Amino acid sequence: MGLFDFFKKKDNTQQEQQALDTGLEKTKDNFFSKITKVIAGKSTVDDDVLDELEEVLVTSDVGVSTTLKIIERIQARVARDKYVGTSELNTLLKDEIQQLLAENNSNDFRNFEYGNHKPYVIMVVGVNGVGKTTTIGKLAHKLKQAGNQVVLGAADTFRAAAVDQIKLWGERVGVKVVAQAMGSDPASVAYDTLRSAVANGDDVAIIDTAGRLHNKVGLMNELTKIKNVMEKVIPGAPHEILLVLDASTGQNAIEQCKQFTEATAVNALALTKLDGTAKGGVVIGISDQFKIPVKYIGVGEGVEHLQLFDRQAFVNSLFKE
Ligand SMILES: Nc1nc2c(ncn2[C@@H]2O[C@H](COP(=O)(O)OP(=O)(O)OP(=O)(O)O)[C@@H](O)[C@H]2O)c(=O)[nH]1
Ligand SMILES: [Mg+2]
Repeated sequence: MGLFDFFKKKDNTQQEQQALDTGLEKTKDNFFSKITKVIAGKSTVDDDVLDELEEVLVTSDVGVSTTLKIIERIQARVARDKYVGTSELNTLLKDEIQQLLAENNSNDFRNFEYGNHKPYVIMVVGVNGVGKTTTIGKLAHKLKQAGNQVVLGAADTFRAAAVDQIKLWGERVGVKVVAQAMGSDPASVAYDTLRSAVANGDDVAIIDTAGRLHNKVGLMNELTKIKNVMEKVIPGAPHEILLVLDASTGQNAIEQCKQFTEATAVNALALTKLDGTAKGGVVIGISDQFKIPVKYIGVGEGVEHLQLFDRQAFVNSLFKE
């Protein structure tokens, strides 16, 4: 199986489904315990129920604008069907969320054009500690398992530990890491990595970068510089600028997404740390609100805990009894 087959893979394996179900447990518990309270003692979905449902969605980090869309749709359904019992609320909600996410075509990465790039170059960006380096390690593993030759670039030269961390991932998953000393120019590391990728005929090159805030102009300019250097080695590179967001930060993740996508040419998103948070609803908000696809989700710290985002599987898992 080559890179493109990997990206076109249609269904989650049973193992992935299980990891997703486990990863979403806290979000589910939080969500459904709130819904149960909303419908307690009520038989029909009326305005009161809808008001409370709105609050549940907002406090589950779905985000205000996405929540309003969902509520409007349910309102329309209730008006049309005259009588909707509260026992049907979960199914109704699931349907409407699934429909809403299906309308945003950009989210369907299975139809996303990857083109015929060799090496396919991914630059990974985001604020500090969101899981960039870990996501790179996991992604490298997945790509390698799918039969690809992968190289990693240690362009986070800000901390000595960052270079060691990615080298460790390289050893762990058995892929090459191109690195220089701590404090060296990250653009130079990116340059070396792509040169090496071309020389070795690698299929994928993934470049790590130091965590940075969108409003630090100097650091954002540094990203542009890294990007421009890559473009010189391989016209059109980086093909993917992947913004990593920590789902457990809820609304902050939405805010970071807004600001980062305005500041750089991000064209893919990864949402990490879905396990261990009750704020998984943020995935629904982000996949609805942004025209940039959520491509990967992190559901644990382990090497096998990165998944390609599948809207259908995600919503199914969220509503699984
Ligand atoms: N539970 C869980 N932890 C994760 C996940 N992804 C990353 N982490 C953890 O988050 C922490 C930070 O991850 P890093 O990959 O070092 O984050 P980073 O964005 O590279 O951080 P900086 O390089 O300092 O900006 C580590 O302890 C990871 O194990 C995930 O999906 N689930
Ligand atoms: Mg890092």
